[in-house]
Amino acid sequence: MANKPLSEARITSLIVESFARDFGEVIEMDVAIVGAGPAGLTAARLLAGDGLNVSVFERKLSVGGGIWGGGMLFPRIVVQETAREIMEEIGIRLEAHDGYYVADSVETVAKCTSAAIDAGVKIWVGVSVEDVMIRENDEVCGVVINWGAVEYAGLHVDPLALSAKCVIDATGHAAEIARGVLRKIPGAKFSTEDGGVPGERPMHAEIGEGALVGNTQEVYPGLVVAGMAANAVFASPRMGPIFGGMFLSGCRAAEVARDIIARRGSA
Ligand code: 48F
Repeated sequence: MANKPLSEARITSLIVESFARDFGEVIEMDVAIVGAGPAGLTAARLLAGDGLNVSVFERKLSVGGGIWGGGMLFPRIVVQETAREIMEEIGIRLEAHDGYYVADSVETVAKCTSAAIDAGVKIWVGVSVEDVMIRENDEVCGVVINWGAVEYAGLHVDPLALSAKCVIDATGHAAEIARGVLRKIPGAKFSTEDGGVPGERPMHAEIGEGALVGNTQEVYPGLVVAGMAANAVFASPRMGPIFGGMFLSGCRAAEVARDIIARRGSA
């Protein structure tokens, strides 16, 4: 069958209508995940697999966070035995070397993303989370979003707000969401004596990886920290291009989020 003559107006309306329909479904979510790195994408996939309404908000136009760059732009990451299953179950091929496993960083991003989408996750790229909402019982109950481009341009544009039963801060080294909550609510569980998120400590792969799953916690009612954000909040070391802990932290964040949803009820 021949193509119909193309109508630019029709193309525009298809894009706008499809976006509006899907975006309408995330105005009230179960779980809002900030950051599409390994921790955020893993938590998202597992939670959507439970049938929950899960969205990931990523400021950049590309998903994958720090995976792409591997180690110093060599496009490979390394994981350890404990993370093997979680990677192989989504088809990432691993090269085994005495308890270490090497993966291609591009393949890792592609398969983490594809598996999350297939599980039902909505991924919103170019969208930055600038704040959270906090209501009754002092619980985090949603995210405040704006276009990443608005943020990059420094424009004064009021944001929109979306409700969520649980928010996961998977923003990486900056721990942006936890930092924001602490700034506004002094005395939150993870605050240090001088009132700030302490940030990660110097590189120590063994200790940093060991601490990460334990640091993946609900740090404020309704707010979970995952991935490198968890180590930044609890002053644990950075680890460089060993990534197993990021995937395991995503799994742990999903467990913690399930408990929060059970406590608060699904959206
Ligand atoms: O940094 P990132 O990959 O976080 P992660 O899942 O993994 C850390 C590793 O990549 C690596 C490492 C391994 O040992 O240390 O660094 O903890 O992904 C975080 C994503 O969050 C986005 C950011 O662009 C990145 O893609 N992001 C950060 N702040 C915001 C955000 C925000 N406020 N709103 C939306 N996206």
